[in-house]
Amino acid sequence: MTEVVLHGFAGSTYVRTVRLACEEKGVPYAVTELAFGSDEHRALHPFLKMPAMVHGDVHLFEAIAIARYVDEAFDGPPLQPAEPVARALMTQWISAIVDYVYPVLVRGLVLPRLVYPSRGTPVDEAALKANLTEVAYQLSVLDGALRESPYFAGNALSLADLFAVPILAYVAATPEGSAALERCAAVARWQETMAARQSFGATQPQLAA
Ligand SMILES: N[C@@H](CCC(=O)N[C@@H](CS)C(=O)NCC(=O)O)C(=O)O
Repeated sequence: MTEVVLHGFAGSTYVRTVRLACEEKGVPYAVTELAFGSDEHRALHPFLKMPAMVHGDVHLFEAIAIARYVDEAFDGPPLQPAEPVARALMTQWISAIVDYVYPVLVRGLVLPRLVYPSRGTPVDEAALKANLTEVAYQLSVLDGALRESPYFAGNALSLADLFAVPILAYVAATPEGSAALERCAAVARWQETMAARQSFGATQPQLAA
């Protein structure tokens, strides 16, 4: 079988999402680091982000496109519900995670707390603190969803969980995120369930986002 090659850094939450999808499906894959900003990078991802994927003649960028391809092109347990409402819920949560949650939790908290110090990038503490109200609010929204059902799209694991779990694992590793998560019992229960999966252990990054 031609191997799926994922281009990006293992510490990226979106790279981890597509790795989780491969692990859950049992699809063999390799991760190749990008020379970020290079011509090679631009050829793989015209918007200079990660992940990108090459599988034989198939070239894709954007985590949702790659994750859906991995789910639909290979055998293995389905990662998208067939039932219309559950499928729409999955899409709703992925869209919310990409458009609203990632900027607040990752750009506003995880990167300044876990990544910038190791890069020598100055941290705007005032901006980080100002973002914490929205961090707490968004975590309460996610908690509300997970009080309704064990997974974001209902009773079964879906791609929505695979988008959320890398972000929330990093949030839990920050002091402010960990404190906010103490008020989110349903998220904590879901995180425990997700962390017990083989896919979570197999994709544990060595680096921060
Ligand atoms: N919409 C893109 C977002 C990809 C994205 O923002 N990836 C981050 C890493 S998690 C990245 O490339 N960051 C580097 C940068 O923004 O320069 C997707 O879903 O794949």
